[in-house]
Amino acid sequence: MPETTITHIRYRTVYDSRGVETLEVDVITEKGFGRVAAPFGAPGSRGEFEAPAYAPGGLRESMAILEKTLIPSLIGMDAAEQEKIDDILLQVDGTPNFEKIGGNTAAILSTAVGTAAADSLKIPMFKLFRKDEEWTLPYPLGNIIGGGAHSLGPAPDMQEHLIVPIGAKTVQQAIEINLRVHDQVGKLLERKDPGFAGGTDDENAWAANLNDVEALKILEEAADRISDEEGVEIRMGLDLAADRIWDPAGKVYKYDREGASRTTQRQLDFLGELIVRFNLIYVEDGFNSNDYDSFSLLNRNFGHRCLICADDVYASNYERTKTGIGKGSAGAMIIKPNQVGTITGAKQTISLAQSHGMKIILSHRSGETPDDSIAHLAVAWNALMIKTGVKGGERLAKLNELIRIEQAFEKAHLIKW
Ligand code: 2PG
Ligand code: MG
Repeated sequence: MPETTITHIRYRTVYDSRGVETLEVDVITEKGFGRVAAPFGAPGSRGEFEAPAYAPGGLRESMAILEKTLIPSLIGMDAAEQEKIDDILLQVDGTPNFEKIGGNTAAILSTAVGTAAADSLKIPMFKLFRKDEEWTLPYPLGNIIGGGAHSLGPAPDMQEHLIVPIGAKTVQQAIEINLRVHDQVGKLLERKDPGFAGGTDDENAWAANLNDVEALKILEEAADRISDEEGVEIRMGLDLAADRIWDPAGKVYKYDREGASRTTQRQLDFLGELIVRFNLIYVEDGFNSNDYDSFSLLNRNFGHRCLICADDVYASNYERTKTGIGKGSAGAMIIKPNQVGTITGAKQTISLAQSHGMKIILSHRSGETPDDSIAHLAVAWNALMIKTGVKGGERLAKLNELIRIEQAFEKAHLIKW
């Protein structure tokens, strides 16, 4: 029997970084082991078009399907044959978007199989999916000031105020710079806001009582200082997660903290102003996920200087990505394995996007686990960036793994920006 033959699969519930119950699986092969627990998007931030997390009856129903159908179908299979495994997951489910077993159930099985195959063959997981001799490491896209569905109380309306140190020479230096900017923003908030008590959001970004422009100003001040000290260019970005602020009845984007409402046209103008004023390099989900056309307008006007990124609008989904490509809606897209359900499905979407010149950003979820597989997938799939948050064990698990890859493989280097 090959060393990669699956002999057992165990499962249980554990708790994610938000303390929410989540599903974990162990895949055991003749010679290896893979364990993955599911991350989870925040209610109000999970995309309308992503695979549902679990079976219609919830986590317990997914566990029953695991026991009755999924595990018996996978035992005896070869973990190194990822496409075959993922095909079985799709067949057992019977729907294109994992509506019966759930995207989380599928994604942890798919990923744990890959992890177990790599362990059995005694190679790092990224090598399983990329046979090259040279590998590229992604830039860490760091969430520094949070808001939206990821925080409580008065906070910016946009979900994430981000930085990326595009001038960094190594992944370790880039990670270190993000940490320094995070610290520096904390110091500035302490000085500027007497009510600031050091609170953070789900992804350990600062939860500050600011509107979005104020947040960007503080972020700019901190980034400029660290950029001068390190001699490295640092650029800023945003994830608006705009579905949460979109009011479909009134047809406006509602900025409660700011006390403003913006029509789609004003939203387009506002984002353009922010891109120019703060020299933004990245804007994710600037419009609600049904509005491909506004994405296209923003991309047409600013795509030459700023990555217009699709997260909830494409939802890592092949068909939605194809539609978006046809309309020129984005220059970059977020890939979250549990939005699509399998490694193979994620790879198909990525190949389509990359063949049209789009950049890929592998992403964590706001509710996370210490699993580091997205670091390996980002290397395997030539991702430009990895979005993981800056602090917290569950975020650093992924970043630290990139440092290990950088150190262990002489031919692994930061991707060309
Ligand atoms: C996002 C993600 C991760 P969530 O919108 O990009 O930051 O949030 O996991 O809550 O959907
Ligand atoms: Mg997003």
